[in-house]
Formats: sequence, C-alpha cells, structure tokens
Amino acid sequence: MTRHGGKLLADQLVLHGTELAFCVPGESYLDVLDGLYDAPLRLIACRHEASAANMAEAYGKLTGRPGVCLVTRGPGATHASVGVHTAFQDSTPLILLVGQVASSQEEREAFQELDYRRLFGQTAKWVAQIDRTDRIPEYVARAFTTACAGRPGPVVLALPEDMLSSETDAPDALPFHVVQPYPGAEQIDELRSLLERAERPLAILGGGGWTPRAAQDLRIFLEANALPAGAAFRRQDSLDNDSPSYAGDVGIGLNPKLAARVRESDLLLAIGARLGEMTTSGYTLVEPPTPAQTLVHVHPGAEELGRVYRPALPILSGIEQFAAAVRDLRVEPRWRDWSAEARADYEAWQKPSPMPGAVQLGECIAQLRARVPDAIVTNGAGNFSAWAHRFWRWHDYPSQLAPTSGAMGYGVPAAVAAKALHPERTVICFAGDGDFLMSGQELATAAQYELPIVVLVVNNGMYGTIRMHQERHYPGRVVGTELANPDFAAYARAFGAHGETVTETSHFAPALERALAAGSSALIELQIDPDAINPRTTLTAIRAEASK
Ligand SMILES: Cc1ncc(C[n+]2csc(CCOP(=O)(O)OP(=O)(O)O)c2C)c(N)n1
Ligand SMILES: [Mg+2]
Repeated sequence: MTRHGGKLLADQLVLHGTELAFCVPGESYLDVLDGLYDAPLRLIACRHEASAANMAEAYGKLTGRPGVCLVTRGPGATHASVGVHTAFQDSTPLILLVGQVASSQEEREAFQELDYRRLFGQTAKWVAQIDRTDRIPEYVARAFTTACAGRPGPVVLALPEDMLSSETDAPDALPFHVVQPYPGAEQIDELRSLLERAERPLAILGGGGWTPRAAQDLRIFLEANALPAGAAFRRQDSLDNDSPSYAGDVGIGLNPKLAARVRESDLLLAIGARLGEMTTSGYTLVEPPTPAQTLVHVHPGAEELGRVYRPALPILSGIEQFAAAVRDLRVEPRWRDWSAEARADYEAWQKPSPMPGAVQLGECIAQLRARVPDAIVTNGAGNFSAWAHRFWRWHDYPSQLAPTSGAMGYGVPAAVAAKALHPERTVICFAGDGDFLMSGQELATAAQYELPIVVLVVNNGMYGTIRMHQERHYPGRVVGTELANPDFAAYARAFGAHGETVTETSHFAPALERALAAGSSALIELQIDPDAINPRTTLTAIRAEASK
C-alpha cells in the first residue's frame, strides 16, 4: 500500500493521539488537508494564523500533548509566530506544520519562501524540514517527543510541496512517549533534611509539564506539611485556591505581604517555575546569581537549573515524577503560624476593594465566581487581567489559560480551544478593549463550530497598561495609547453572539445569566472608569506621584 506524503503525515498525527487540530488553509499543503479529509481528527479552520497557533498552544496547556497547528508559507508562518513564542515562554508542547516551496524552487526566494530554521531559530525547541517522504514518520515522532520531553516547547516542521505529494510505502512510526526525568532518592532525602531545618519555607509552583495527577500529589504534600505555596505568574491553577496552603500569586502587582514573605522565606522550594522576571518582580524578590533564601529548584530541563540562580539543591525532574516522590514525605512543621498568616494575607487581599466608577470589577468577579466556580478562565495581556488574577479562584488543574509571555490576543482563541476540548464546561475569557480586537474575529470560529464562550471585555478606552507606564515616566504626555472603540455588543451580535453593555455593577449578574443562557457565545462589555488603571491605584494618583 502506498500513501502520499500528506496522507502519511495525517496518519502520524492521529497515531500520536491528535484528535483536534487548528489551521488556516493554504495551497502549499493541500496534500495534508487531503490526508485529513478522512482522518478521525477534528480540524478547526480559524480566521487568523495567530489564533490557530494560540488555540494549539491552549490545547497543549490543557492536554499536556502537543497542540497541532497547520499554516501556509511566509504569511501564514509569520502570523503564527506569536503562538510559537508563547509556547516557548510558557513551556507548552506545540507542533507547527508549515507549507514550503517545492524542492525544485528552493533558495530562489520563490513565492512566500522563507527559511524556517532561521525564522524560528530562537523561538522553537527544534525546527526542521522534511525533505524525504519516506522519513515523515521519523520526523513527526521526533517532533512529538521533543515537544514534550524535559521542558516542553514548540517544534516547527517545514513541508516542501513535492515531498507532500509524492507516494511512499513507508510504514507508520510507533506512538511517542513523554520522556521526563525522575528525582533521585538522594535528592529527596536532602530535601527532607532542608525542610527539617527550615523555619519559614515557601513553595512557588509554576512552569509547564504539569498534569492533574501532579497537582493532586503536590496538594497532598503541601497540605500535610502545612507548607504555604504561591503560584508563579499566570500559573494559579497549580493548587486549588481554596487550599489552606494557597497563598496567592507571585506575579505582576502581587500582594505586598506575599512579596515580603518571598523575601523573608528561609527555604524557597521552586517547583517547575523558572523564576522568571515576572515571578521575581524583575529579579528582586529572589536575587541572582546567589539568592538570600536557600533555594531548592525543581525543573524538568537540565539547562534551567543554575541558569540564573545558584540553587542549594537542584532537582532535575518532571513535575509528575517529583510530585509522586514527595507525596508521602512528612516533616514536623515548625511553621504553622507562618503558613496560617500567609493564607490570611491572601484572603484579605482577595476582598474586593473599591475602585473609581460605577462598575466594580472585584465585585463582578466575586459574583462570577459564585455562579460558575468551575469555569475555565482565559485572558490575553493588559491591566484588566490583574483583576482576574487577583479576584478569581482556580480550583482544578488545568483551568487557567493565560500567556506568561504577555501576548495580547490570546484569550479568545484559547477559550475556543478550551470549549472544543471541554464542551461540558463554562469557558470565560477576560479581555481588554485593546486585547479583544486582536482576535475578536474568532467569534466567527466559535459560531461555526458551535463552541459557545463568554467574553468579558473590560473597556477603558485605551491601551491602559502602556498609558500607566507613560504617566509614571512621562506624566501627562499621552501618545499612542488612546482607543476609539466599536460598539462591542453590536460587534458580538454581528457574529450571531449575544451582546450586552454593562455600565454599573448591579447590571452584571443579570447580564451574566442571559449570557450563560444564550445558547451561543456571549460578550459582556464592562465599561469601567478609565481612572481605575489597576486594582491598586488610579491614573490620577500615578500622575500626581510622578509629577512631584
Ligand atoms: C501582542 C502584544 N502587543 C503589545 C503588547 C504591549 N502591551 C501590553 S498591555 C497593552 C495594552 C492592553 O490594552 P487593553 O487590552 O485595552 O488592556 P488595559 O491595559 O487597558 O486593561 C499593550 C499594548 C503586548 N503585551 N502584546
Ligand atoms: Mg484597555
């Protein structure tokens, strides 16, 4: 039996467990599309390659298996690059398949030709071009393996046209394995003795490569030892936020009391987190290269251990493997007060505080939490997300889809992908007015594939985050940050979605009910006072402070 390259490739995707993939079609990979025609795999065609790549990235976060995204040559690949970058920064397994010119035309700068090895050199774990049809199974198996091994990340495969259309009798590969290191017994002993000597331990949970099992095992370990734990930036689903061990997120605009606690801790147990710029408040909470805290750094990537920080104890391990090894580890906690205080600080910090204007976002989110506590929550980038990070509570892993890369436009496509994987769950996307219009057109994809999502657009009429920085550094000199917006509710209705505008807090709960009952996607625009620049302060206060 012979197959053309496109069919062979489609068969490999299915064999490695892909049941859902995302694309914008291109004539450069017609044979792959043809191969998918009768494959048991759902293909979602998107309205922009950035969205297709972001959906694949969200799939990777939700399943722990590579999200698959198919795009055409130059224009498709460059559009998709934001998703590759997010997968890289967020340590998410992803495979980007890109059409390539026929080998007879290569290196002529043929139509839309690019060298993907150079284009994605810094943002992918591995970039390759498959030049022989009979080697497709080998390359695809390696792509799946590489994307998931150690620190997960993106892989890019370029597919020359003639390679895809050629016939071969090459056999299938075997399904791939997720390859992760295990911690040694010696390291777990050493961790025990460090814990036995500690007085103010604190865990920071984060990074990629988590599984529901890992989150469960770590919860048992943390709670049984009364260990307080913070979540790294946008990794707040790593521990049930109702757990007595959960102390809040160590991200942007974190609770000052939690920041102080990170500094004062004598044993810092970083589990999976890279301890990047956003989680360390610009490398100040933990100082490179030699932290003041005794650092135990657990990470699945050998190159990450000691890269920025000298750990007292580096542990090279997959998260699930580490979690299983410490699940039953017990020490006598001498830090019960420290731990209880950390929890009390979090609960106090989460009480909604008043902000200027008639729409109180903290209260709206509290109502949302009470109504759909088990929702999957997504967002892109912007100050609006700070309210979600502060006032929402995540319960199960995985239920947070948020780019640690800080990429705007992520929330809507991530929500569509989440709904495709979990049709039974409510999916809520938080977006800003700037953020939303970078990918709002995917409401069409949600409608086409009957994947109803709820989008909350926090409208302050500006690229507020940048305006905030402007006021801090160049008070009063506003440039490039104002936005003239469409009627968001009408925009939603144009896609067959339910649309509403909320101008005061009391309107939110009934609007939410109508959104949840709509039977289609829904968008609620929350018009907030532009002075309410983040949950802690106002533009007026920032400008006054900066003008002093
Ligand atoms: C793709 C991308 N472009 C630009 C930025 C820089 N940036 C960060 S936040 C932001 C403004 C976001 O505006 P909006 O969505 O309205 O949220 P707000 O800050 O107003 O709440 C910008 C432009 C970014 N992070 N990502
Ligand atoms: Mg805005």
